[in-house]
Amino acid sequence: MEDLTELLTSQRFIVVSNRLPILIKSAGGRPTISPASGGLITALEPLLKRNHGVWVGWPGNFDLSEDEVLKLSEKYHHRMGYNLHPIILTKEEVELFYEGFSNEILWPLFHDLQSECHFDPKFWETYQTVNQKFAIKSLPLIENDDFIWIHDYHLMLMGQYLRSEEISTKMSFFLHIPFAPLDIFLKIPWRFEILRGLLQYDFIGFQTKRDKRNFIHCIKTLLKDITIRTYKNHEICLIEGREVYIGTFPISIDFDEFSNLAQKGDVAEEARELKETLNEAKIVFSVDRLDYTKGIPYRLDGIRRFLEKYPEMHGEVIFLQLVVPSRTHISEYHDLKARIDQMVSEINSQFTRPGWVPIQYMFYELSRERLVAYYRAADVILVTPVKDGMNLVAKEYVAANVEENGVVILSEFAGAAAQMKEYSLLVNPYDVEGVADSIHFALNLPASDRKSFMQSLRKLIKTEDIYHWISSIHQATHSSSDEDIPVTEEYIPAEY
Ligand code: ADQ
Repeated sequence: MEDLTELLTSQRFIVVSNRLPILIKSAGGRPTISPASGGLITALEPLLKRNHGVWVGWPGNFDLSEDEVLKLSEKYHHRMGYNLHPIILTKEEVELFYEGFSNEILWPLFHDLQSECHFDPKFWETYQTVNQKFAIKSLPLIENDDFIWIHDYHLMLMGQYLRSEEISTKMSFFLHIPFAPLDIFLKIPWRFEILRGLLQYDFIGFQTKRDKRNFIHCIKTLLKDITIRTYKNHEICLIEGREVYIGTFPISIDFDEFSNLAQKGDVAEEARELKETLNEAKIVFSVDRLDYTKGIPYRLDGIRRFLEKYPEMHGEVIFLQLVVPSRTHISEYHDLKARIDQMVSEINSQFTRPGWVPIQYMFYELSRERLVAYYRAADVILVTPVKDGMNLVAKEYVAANVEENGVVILSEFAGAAAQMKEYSLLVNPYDVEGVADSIHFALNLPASDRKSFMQSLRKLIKTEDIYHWISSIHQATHSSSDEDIPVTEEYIPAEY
């Protein structure tokens, strides 16, 4: 595996994502700019600081003029040591490209939820023009030896527009969400344009073998002029005399950051206080963005079933459900929030008794410290998306579980299941009975089993952390050999 310090000194990074990794606050007074948080940002910042790297993206703010945003970006450059290149979008562009095509077509469809899609042709038009805008605005920044790294479903066509400008720099793309299976992908009216657009990149990374398999299946079925060579861990597509590398690279977290934070005195103290406040009950913890892919209503059905089936556990366990507001402009997200509110209140009114409320539900974002304190206090993490590219919550919990006594219950349909399957309790999120029984099983697992599972998980996530992810991708884009690239596995349920 390539050493990250070597990587740091070699190429200049140009990272492109829909959003810049910043928060701009402008309400009432002088605008301020500060770094946003997240594993990808933490991991990429040192790489960007070397060789005057650039992060290209939308600043996420309409209140400021282009000039004001540019001035703030310059200030940021002096403070953070790397460049921001803002792409200014109009309100209409954000509505049609981001909320429309990205979040009302690609997001639901790639998570197998075609009933949530609105196939509005205006969305598609603006998706193309915004991808083109990203390409044209980035073009003057790009030099031959750069490592151009474009992220996620918002920008699947940017490579095509860069290629039409005849740049010779190799372009890499990573998809953070799943890739839909053929029968579902076929529903997109612009399916051919999207597949051909993606193949304009030189390198395409997916989270799991499942996603890569779906993509290759779509190409094999729909594009007859493409030849595909299969290797141990990747495919090469031959198109118009070019080779496109298709591989799998499960994203991860900064393990040490979470683990060190969990060991800090005040975080440990907060975890202890939380347990005390909850009368030392066992804590089953879930934390998600408000999103229908995270499977929260099915999870609540599982919790309800657990409470019906195991009355002896009443008073012994508390379910902490934390939901972060997200995409609130889209009506489906409002409806989902109302449904969750109602289900929680129904379950609580059915099972609460003096001194014990089974579900404690919070709808806000927590600071990183507090989130880690909750992870540390939790006896079980319950992660049940109906489909997820990876799911970092499961990995963060493992890193924060420094006492090595927690249990992970994980959906089979989270990308993380492929890596964590041997040492977690995997569930089908639609199987209400199975979820209820897994919660019961997890809460009764002997300490020695919990410890050995958690030790194995911690070893795994520490080795395959975010830095390992970046260097595997960098290595794959530079090497013609398959040998050094880590082999990923797939989770396939077995009959029992
Ligand atoms: P997301 O769908 O956002 O990411 P996930 O991977 O679970 O999903 O990451 C969520 C992040 O938000 C975690 O880092 C978590 O700590 C944070 N978070 C959640 N609730 C919070 C709260 N209440 N307060 C503070 N922070 C909170 C997409 C894909 C995933 C893929 C990632 C990365 O959908 O499948 O794993 O990108 O590629």
